[in-house]
Amino acid sequence: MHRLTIEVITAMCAWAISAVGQSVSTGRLCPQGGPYNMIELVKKLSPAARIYCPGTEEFEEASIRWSVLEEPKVNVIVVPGTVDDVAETVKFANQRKLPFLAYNGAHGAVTTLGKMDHGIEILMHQLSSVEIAKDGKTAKVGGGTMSKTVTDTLWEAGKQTGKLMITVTGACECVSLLGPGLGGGHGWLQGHYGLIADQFVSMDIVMADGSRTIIDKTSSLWWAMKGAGHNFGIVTAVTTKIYDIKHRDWAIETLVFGGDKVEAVYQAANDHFLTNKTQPVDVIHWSYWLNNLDANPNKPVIIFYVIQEGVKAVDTVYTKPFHDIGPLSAEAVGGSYTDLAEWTDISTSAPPCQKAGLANPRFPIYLELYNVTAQRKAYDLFASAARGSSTFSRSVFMFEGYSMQGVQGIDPESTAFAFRDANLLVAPLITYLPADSDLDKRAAKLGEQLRQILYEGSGRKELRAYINYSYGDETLQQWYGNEKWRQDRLQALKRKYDPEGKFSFYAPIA
Ligand SMILES: Cc1cc2nc3c(=O)[nH]c(=O)nc-3n(C[C@H](O)[C@H](O)[C@H](O)COP(=O)(O)OP(=O)(O)OC[C@H]3O[C@@H](n4cnc5c(N)ncnc54)[C@H](O)[C@@H]3O)c2cc1C
Ligand SMILES: *[C@@H]1O[C@H](CO)[C@@H](O)[C@H](O)[C@H]1NC(C)=O
Ligand SMILES: *[C@@H]1O[C@H](CO)[C@@H](O)[C@H](O)[C@H]1NC(C)=O
Ligand SMILES: CC(=O)N[C@H]1CO[C@H](CO)[C@@H](O)[C@@H]1O
Repeated sequence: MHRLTIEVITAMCAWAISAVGQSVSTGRLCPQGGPYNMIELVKKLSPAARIYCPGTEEFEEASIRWSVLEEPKVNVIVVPGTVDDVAETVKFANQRKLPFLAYNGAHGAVTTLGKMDHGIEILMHQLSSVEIAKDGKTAKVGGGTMSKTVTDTLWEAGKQTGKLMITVTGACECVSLLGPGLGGGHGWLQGHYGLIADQFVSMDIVMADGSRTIIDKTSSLWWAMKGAGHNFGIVTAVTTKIYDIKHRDWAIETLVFGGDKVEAVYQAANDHFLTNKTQPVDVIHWSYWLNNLDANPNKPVIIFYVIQEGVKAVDTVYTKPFHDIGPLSAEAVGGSYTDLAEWTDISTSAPPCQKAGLANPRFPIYLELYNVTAQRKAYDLFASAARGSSTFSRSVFMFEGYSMQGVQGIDPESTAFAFRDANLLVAPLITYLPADSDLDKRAAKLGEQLRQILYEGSGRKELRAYINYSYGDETLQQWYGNEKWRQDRLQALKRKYDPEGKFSFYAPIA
C-alpha cells in the first residue's frame, strides 16, 4: 500500500497557509480549514506518523470496519508512530473540541460507536510490538498489536530458546490484544490463567487530557481497566504475563448435527461439561448454529467442537456421548496451539475475520448452563429466520464453552469485569447486507427475541452481557454487573479520570 510521508502531507496541507480553496478539488486533502487544519498537529508528530485524508485509498482502507451497522464516522485519520504522537493527537483533538477514537482491529461492533458522528480516528497499527522481558515472565506489548502477532512472536521466540511461550489472547486472530482485553477478554488459555485482562501487570496510557501515565495495581484506575478500560484512556503499551507452554499438542473433534438433535446435544453438554461433571481445565467445548447448504439446504446445522490440550486426539470420554447421538459427520484432527483459530474458523483468513461491508450486530448473554427447552425454542426461531437464502442466512449463533478454572480462581471483586461465574458466552450474530433502517430494526428484533428466549430459560433475574460482544441497547448493569458498588465505583472513576466523557463511544459508562 502506498503510504504518505509526513513531508508529503505537510506539502499537501500547504493549501491551508497559502490560498484557501487551492487544489481542494483534487479530493486528496483533509477537510478544509477550521478545526481540521492539521498543520499544527503535523509539526508535533514524529516522522513515522501518518495522516490519511478522505478521498484517499489509505483513508478508505484504514476506516473500514467489521460491522457497518452504526459505525463511527471520522473526518481524518492519524496513525501515530510513537506514544508521544498519540498524546499529541489527543491534545490537538481536545484543543479543537474534536471527538477521537482509537481503532485497533476494528472488530468492535457495539452500536454506541455510532454516536461518534465526526472526529479523528487514531489508528494504533504502528504501535505493534512484543518485547519479552529477560526473565521470560512478562512481555511488553504495543497498544496496537493484534492477537495473532502476540501469539506468533512468542511462539517464534520460544522456538529459538527451546521453551515455547504463550499468553492469553483472544481466540480470534483478527482482534487486537487490547480491544478484547480492556473488556475482560476470553481466549483458549483462560482455563489455566484467567482472562486477557488478568495477565496485565502494568500499562502505559494516554489519558483524556493527553497526558501520559503508567499505572499498575497501585492505581485506583487499575480495577476499571480490567473490564471497562475502553472508558478511560488509550493504552499505548501493556506489560502482560507470559508462560512456558505446558503442552504443545492440541486436538479437536468437529461433530456436525442436524437441527433435530438440539435437545440431545445440549443435554449431553450439560451432563458432561456443566452439571454432573465440571469441564476439565484442558477441555473446551464450542458450538455454532449456521447454514451449511451441503449438509442441509433448509435448516442450520449444529457444529459442535470438543477441543483438548495435551493430546494428539480428543479423549473418547468427552466425545463418545456426542457420537452416541448420531452426528451427520465427525472429524478428528491433531496439531498445536497455533492451529486452533484455523480449526474453529476464526483465523485471519476465515469469513468472520473479513471486513466485507456487512452489518454484524450480536446479542450476547452469559449463561451457567444450557436450558434444553430454551435451546429448542431459540433454534426453531433462528432456523426459520436464517434459513436457506433468506436475508439473514449468513447469521451464526455462537455458544462458547471455554474452561473456567483460571477465570473463577480470581477474586470477582478485583476487576471491573463482573461475570466470572458464568460458564457460557452465548450470542446470536445477525449478519446481513445493510439496506435500510427497516431491515436494521428487523435484525435487532430477531437478535433481541433470540436472546430473550435464552434469558427466560436462564431462570435469572438479570440479563448479563459481555460488552465486547454487545449490541448497544444493554443497560450499564447488563454490561458491568448488577451490584450497586460496581456501578458507583465506575461512575466515581469516570468522574475522576474522564469527567468530560472523551472515551464514551464504546459501551460508555457516562
Ligand atoms: C470475529 C470476531 C472474533 C472475536 N473473538 C473474540 C475472542 O476470541 N475473545 C474475545 O474476548 N472477544 C472476541 N471478539 C470480541 C472483541 O473482544 C471485540 O469485538 C473487540 O472490541 C475487538 O477489538 P478490536 O481491536 O478488533 O476492535 P476495535 O473496534 O479497534 O476496538 C474496540 C474498542 O476498543 C478500543 N480500543 C482498542 N484498542 C485500544 C487501546 N489500545 N487503548 C484503548 N482503547 C482501545 C477502541 O477505541 C474501540 O472502542 C471477537 C469479535 C469478532 C468480530
Ligand atoms: C446427570 O444428573 C442427573 C440428575 O442427577 C441424572 O438424572 C442424569 O442421568 C445424569 N446424567 C449423566 C449422563 O450421568
Ligand atoms: C427452561 O426454559 C423454559 C422455557 O423458557 C422455562 O419454562 C423453564 O423454567 C426453564 N428451566 C429452568 C430450569 O430454568
Ligand atoms: C449506556 C447506554 O447506552 N445505555 C442505553 C441502554 O439502552 C437504553 C434503551 O435502549 C438506552 O436508553 C440507554 O441510553
